Amino acid sequence: APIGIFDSGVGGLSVLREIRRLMPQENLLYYADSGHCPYGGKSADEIGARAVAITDELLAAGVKLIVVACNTATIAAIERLRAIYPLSFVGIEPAIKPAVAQTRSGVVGVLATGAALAGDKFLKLRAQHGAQVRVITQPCPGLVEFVERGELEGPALRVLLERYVTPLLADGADTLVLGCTHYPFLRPALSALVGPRVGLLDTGEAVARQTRRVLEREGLLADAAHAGTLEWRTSGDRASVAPVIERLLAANT
Ligand code: DGN
Repeated sequence: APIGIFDSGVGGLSVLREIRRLMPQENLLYYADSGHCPYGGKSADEIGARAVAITDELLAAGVKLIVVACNTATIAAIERLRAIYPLSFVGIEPAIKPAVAQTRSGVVGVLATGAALAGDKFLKLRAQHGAQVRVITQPCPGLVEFVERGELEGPALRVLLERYVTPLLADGADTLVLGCTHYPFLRPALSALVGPRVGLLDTGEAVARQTRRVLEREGLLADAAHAGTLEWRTSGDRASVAPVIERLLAANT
């Protein structure tokens, strides 16, 4: 049975590639909710309804576990999913904890969607780990759309990144949390902007390790000799999503 992985769009592929690297034996079924992207401006109820509809579809396809490869959907909906369905869900959360451990300036900047930064789960995470340092949040409307188009560089992107990142650096942030699964694809553009001394952290690899732990615990890990497959579905226009998925899976970010 495959592992189901979903996101508001193609961003969750930054998590999928870590899962594939760690467990190449697993069959993966990715769902890009591109027809409803972005989630950033949606209410928790709307995001919850999408998460339920996608879970129903993935379950009908026979998945054994679901990875919610979207910070916004994890924050808004994972408790609800766990309450409704009998299978395990692995979520993702912004890398506040590692950022707090790593910062030297004592200032951490968090880039994420507005919905993720406003969620209770995020506020709790911040209260729990962010007490000793200053955590500044920056909603980044528009960034997800660049990744959805497969546009990972260029002057228009640079202008937007600069607008979001400059105030954080001016406030002394030396560590930036990429709190949306789309953003790891913007790493090259971001590091060109902030330079080598600013840390950029995401949690894709941690989610892959957590996924493996849960599969092991449940006795669901695929045989190591098996060559895993990758299939994907989208609520958007398949013909326009396909080249972006190809591009992102080939991206070396
Ligand atoms: N990729 C999603 C996340 O990690 O929060 C959300 C992107 C969006 O829809 N705005």
